[in-house]
Amino acid sequence: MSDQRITVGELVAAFLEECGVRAAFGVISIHNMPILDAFGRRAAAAGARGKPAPIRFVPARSEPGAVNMADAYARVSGGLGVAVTSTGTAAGNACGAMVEALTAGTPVVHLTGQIEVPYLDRDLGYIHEAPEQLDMLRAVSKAAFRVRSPETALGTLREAVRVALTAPRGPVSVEIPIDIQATEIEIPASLAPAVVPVPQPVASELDALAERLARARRPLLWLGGGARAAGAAVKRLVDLGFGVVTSVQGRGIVPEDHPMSLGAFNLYGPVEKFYSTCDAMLVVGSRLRSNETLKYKLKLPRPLYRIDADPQSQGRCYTDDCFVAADSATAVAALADRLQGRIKPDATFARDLAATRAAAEKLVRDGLGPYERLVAELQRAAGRDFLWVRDVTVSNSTWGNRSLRISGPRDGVHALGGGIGQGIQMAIGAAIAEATTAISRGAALAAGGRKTLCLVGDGGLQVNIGELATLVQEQADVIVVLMNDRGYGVIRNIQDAQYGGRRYYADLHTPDFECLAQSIALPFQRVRDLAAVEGVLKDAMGRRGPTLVEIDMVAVGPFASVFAGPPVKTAATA
Ligand SMILES: Cc1ncc(C[n+]2csc(CCOP(=O)(O)OP(=O)(O)O)c2C)c(N)n1
Repeated sequence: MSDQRITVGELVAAFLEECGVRAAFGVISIHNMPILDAFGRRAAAAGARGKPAPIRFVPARSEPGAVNMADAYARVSGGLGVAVTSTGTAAGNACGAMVEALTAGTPVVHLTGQIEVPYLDRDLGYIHEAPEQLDMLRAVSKAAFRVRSPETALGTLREAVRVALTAPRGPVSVEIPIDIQATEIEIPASLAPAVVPVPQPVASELDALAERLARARRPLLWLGGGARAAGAAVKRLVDLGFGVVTSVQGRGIVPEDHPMSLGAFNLYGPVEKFYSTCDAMLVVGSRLRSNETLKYKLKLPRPLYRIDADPQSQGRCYTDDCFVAADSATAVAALADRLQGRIKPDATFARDLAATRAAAEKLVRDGLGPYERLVAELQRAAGRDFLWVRDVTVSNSTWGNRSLRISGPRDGVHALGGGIGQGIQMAIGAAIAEATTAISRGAALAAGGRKTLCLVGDGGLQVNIGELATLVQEQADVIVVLMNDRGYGVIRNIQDAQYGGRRYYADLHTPDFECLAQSIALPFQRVRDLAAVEGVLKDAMGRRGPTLVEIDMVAVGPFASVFAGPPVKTAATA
């Protein structure tokens, strides 16, 4: 390679650095080696100057693992996630995790190789080719592109990043044939990323919305993940007297210990009753998903107003009385300007909201039985400032999604699309984001960043169990809390409730996690009696790097209430 020319692989690395990417995740292969070789060389060159790698590359054990890591990295850092896979089977492997990123609206760029251009799309039985790979990727992403020549590589990459970061955000795949990756090109004059457009509100629509909201005396905000960047503007509305409830994806936009927040306790009986006393709801950046609205039957306050960057959200899931299509931070700030000094909250609103929150929290707590102690000890050990990553397990559906309070909009990561087996990878991505970007606040950063707590079940953990080795390899600062009931607990509960107690296929042969942990040098603690959990957590919190804490649920005993799938509206509550 001459000084004036670089390979397309090197261009990819240099461009991603310009995009602010500080970590990428993937599995190396013949079909992506020019890219990963460039990451490695640039890291080595920085290391020789005593500098950290411009991009820390994390070798994952599987492609879904890599995409889940990139997804969580993006959610926690607020920037772009990058995953690199091979072509064919490897790109196919990535698809489940792409569905999660699509569901969550995470800006991830998935770079995949492709076979050499002369053989491509010719049905020659060429190794590693998947017919219609681009269509496959298109089906699980916001968009999928192919780099068709070395000269167009930068333009295609720029557009892919722009699309991923444009609201509503989402994952984008880019195929780069291996011969193109290895081709040398002139160094481009500029590697700057494209400008990401911010959808602006129509002023007259905001005026109309403000007129309506100014009349409300018990106004409630429902915040979703699309409002994550709107925290400062939301705070102004809360200071004016708005109450807040969030979706699980919107957690922490207002710190969950704020007196005007219902947290993510959004669908419980006392909360629905409270909704009926509110005289306006403004939904910002939320899909109002089935599992958070009792399949759209949860009675939300009326009138119902909505702000969303996606114009197609208008009237979706719930009819609305007024809709503004715009970036949430811009629109909420403009709304706060218009409402300044005009909201006169009802004298009992704050008190009623606090009582509602307490009643909903008690409902969940009462269902926990012995695990109430675990929740309390986790919160005590973690304090306010930690990352909270969860897989799909009964403990998350019941308490993990809401009871443990978080305080920042990017502090919570969960598998939004309901797919098990993504928790460990997401925890690695979250911890790497914490370690590689300056997202932490002051003192916490100086101390090496915040701890990541990760909640998984034994069934979910086994889906991508190889990523435990990645956890250790990267020394990710994660405490994994493994809720081990030796099988698919929620499936058993559903079988008991709906299939006459016929527990087919839900009992699993489960590893001895202590032996497993030992074999990969992963510090391990087993808890059989929750009286011991305080000491175990204190010890794990005091150490940097990963720890696996297994809660032996067979020894500890059952929950007080049985969870058998997402709640739906019953005849009693309809
Ligand atoms: C990718 C994927 N496969 C299958 C399922 C169906 N499923 C939902 S929960 C569950 C069991 C999870 O078991 P575990 O992680 O041990 O948690 P528990 O239910 O025991 O709390 C299964 C198989 C799913 N949601 N996602």
